[in-house]
Amino acid sequence: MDTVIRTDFELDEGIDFTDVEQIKHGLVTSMVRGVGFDPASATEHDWFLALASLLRGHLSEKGMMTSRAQYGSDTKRVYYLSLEFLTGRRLVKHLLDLGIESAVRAALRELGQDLDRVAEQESDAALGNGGLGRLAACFLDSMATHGYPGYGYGIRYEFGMFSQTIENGQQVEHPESWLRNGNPWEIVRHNVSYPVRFGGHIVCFRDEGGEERCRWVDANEVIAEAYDLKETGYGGAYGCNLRLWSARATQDFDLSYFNEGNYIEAVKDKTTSENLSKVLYPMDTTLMGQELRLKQEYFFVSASLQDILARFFKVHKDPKQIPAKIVIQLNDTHPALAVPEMMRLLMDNHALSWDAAWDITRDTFAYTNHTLLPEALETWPVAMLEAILPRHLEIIYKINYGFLQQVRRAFPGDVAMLRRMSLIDEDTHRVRMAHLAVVGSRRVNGVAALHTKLLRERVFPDFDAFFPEKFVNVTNGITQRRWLLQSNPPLAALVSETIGEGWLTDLDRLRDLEKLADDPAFQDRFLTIKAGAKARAAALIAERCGVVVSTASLFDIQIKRIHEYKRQLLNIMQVIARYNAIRRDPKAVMTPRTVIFGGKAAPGYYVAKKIIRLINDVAETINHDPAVRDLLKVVFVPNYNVSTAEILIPSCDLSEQISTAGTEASGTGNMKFALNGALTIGTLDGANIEIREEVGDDNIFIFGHTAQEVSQIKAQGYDPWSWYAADDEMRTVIDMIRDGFFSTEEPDRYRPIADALLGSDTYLVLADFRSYMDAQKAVDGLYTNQRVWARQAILNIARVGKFSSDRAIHTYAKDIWGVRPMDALS
Ligand code: 26V
Repeated sequence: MDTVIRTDFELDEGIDFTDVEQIKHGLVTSMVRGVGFDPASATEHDWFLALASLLRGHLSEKGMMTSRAQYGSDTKRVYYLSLEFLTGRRLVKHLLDLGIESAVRAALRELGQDLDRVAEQESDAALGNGGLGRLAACFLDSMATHGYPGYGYGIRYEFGMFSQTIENGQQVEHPESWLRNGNPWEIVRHNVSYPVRFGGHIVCFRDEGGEERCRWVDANEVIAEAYDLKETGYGGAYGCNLRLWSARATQDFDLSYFNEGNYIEAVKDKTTSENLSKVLYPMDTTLMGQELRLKQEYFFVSASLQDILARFFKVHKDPKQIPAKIVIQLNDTHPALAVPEMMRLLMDNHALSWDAAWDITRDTFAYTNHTLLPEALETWPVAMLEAILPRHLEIIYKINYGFLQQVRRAFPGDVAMLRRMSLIDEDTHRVRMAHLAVVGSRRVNGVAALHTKLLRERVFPDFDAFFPEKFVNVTNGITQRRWLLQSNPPLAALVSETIGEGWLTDLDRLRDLEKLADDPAFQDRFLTIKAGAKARAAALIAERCGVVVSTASLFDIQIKRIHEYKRQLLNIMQVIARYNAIRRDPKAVMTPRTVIFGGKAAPGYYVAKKIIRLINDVAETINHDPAVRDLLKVVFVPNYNVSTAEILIPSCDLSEQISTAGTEASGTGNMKFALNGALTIGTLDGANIEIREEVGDDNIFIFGHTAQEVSQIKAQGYDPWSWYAADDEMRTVIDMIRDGFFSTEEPDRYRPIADALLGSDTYLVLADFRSYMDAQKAVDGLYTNQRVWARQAILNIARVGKFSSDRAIHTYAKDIWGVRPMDALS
């Protein structure tokens, strides 16, 4: 260490956040001096801004303490590179982490404001598509809570995930300009900026030592500018930083054009450069091949690595120390260009030899895979890389050459294997980013036991044989602070009152609830809390969908991205079958249900959008049919996002996790629901398998073919028609969809869906239908006995401790990162 970090600057005492008077005073001061409004006429949004800017200063101070401790102890840091961070709103999270929620609530009340309404003024930071982005947010929370020296890097998209409305039953997308009213949490660091280059060409020569050296010349440059968000951890002792990059042009305008009076041309380059951080790509079948997306990936990777190395070299001289001080986790392959970028920086900027740079690089990275779907594995056209990142393509070729030589030595004569393992797909002329990430990382992990097993067997069998130690499992998790403490305060309070607060940082403590599962008084309290949550969700549904639902009915919820593999279609078919049963026997005694859907379809994903429309058409028919009475309601809640999840999840009785076995990497919604006392109806897919292991076979409704059976059926030649022919109830349902029962004004509207089911039925909807119906029947039966239901729901809560992101982070820290928590800060 050659830099001494002074830590002897003392700060003023600041506001005592346990003192309501001081908070009030702070709020009023912040309103007048920071927001610039008269408290007498301030709106709820102004109060949000005043509170947020007051807290921001406090968080900044906390963050400084953490980073002083990290510098002081020269600890190894974890850098989490992710193109998505789906953090949602931050206000209440910060208040809970700091333990000042009730004091702030009281202060606001005395100022005539309600904290909940003020909190609702904040727009969701929707910088992610779904599970992958939310996982990154949960992981930051766990790292911050347990004092791991973590640091997140991503993009500060100006437009996050689009917002969704439903018009005539169809999804309509709107830009999500979450920064419209400013972002009071972020701190812009104009002085932390790095150039990022694109295009140009490379010039290579041999240095004195005979080592090949290359320079990248004539490239275009964009500036990456840092925006920091402080992530608090529970208890407030530690925090971690989330650094998001925003693109800025190197020049505001091209003077040669400007002088000719051509203003548009003069600012065109600026606009093009700044488009880089403009919008989050919705995952989509058309994602691949989009040049702007590739540029985004490189933009954030390059800025992050430059920043990481700058921090390292501030304190260290010897680059060989990098793997001892830095670990970089790649959240999927989106940041996989970090591998050649690290090589480039070490060789071209720090004059390391190829071999030295490669040893360091391989020891520094780890890669998490999040999907088994072949169409979701990223590849980039060689020609595109050549045009945009010529130096990186060169490096990738060289990595590939060295790697394939090793493979050749290990498996002489196996040309087919070389072709399969190559980083370049020679048939399509594309770079396989997953192969690059595997070769460039010390560890590769899947996100649930089944997923890791299938990754090793199906996606990377050759790599698994070649690198037997590389593949490991870390089952996903969720933070109980967000998904119980914050989203379900009454249930959190009941848990704390019963077993103490230890569960907040050690979720396995929930086991202490097991003994109360049979206690009628405890069951009653659980049921009362569930009823309250249902009332809240019902209010949201009434407001957004204009449908009144009964809180006495079973709330059956499927909220997640709309995708064929997640099988919302299977669910809506079950709903139609239920509707038919009611129509057949209008006097039938039946368990009343409210079936709730929510989720976004990628704008270019035609089938997914059709599925949304079908759900809405079915809802329209059922909700308006008087014969249905109160037995069945169907709703599609528009604009599903983190904040909507926080309201719907606590209200759930039945959690739908019904993907075709072998398709969902893990799922994390499944965990959130179980933690909130919902029972799961699900397939043996992703983390459902582990949830069953934990909660016990009797406390979960499992149905459908296993992953192995699915692949057997497919290998034998799956014939959906035979399943259709064999099941009258299913046949009626499909015929109704096909023949326009729910779309009388356009009878062919859903013919393509029915045709696809009877044609290939890629996701085996028909093969699992009967077993799903049987499982649903069992659900109806159990729900009639509220005591038994409550008992099983409580057992679910008591037994899902494993699915905390704290456990996941401890596992990463020990098995992959080799980092330990920092000592407690004084
Ligand atoms: C990507 C794409 C891209 C193009 C075609 C359609 C498609 C479908 C899926 C994906 C997956 C993107 C990666 C992702 O979000 N994976 C999710 O990661 C979660 C956290 O590990 C995990 O719980 C989910 O099961 C997994 O789908």
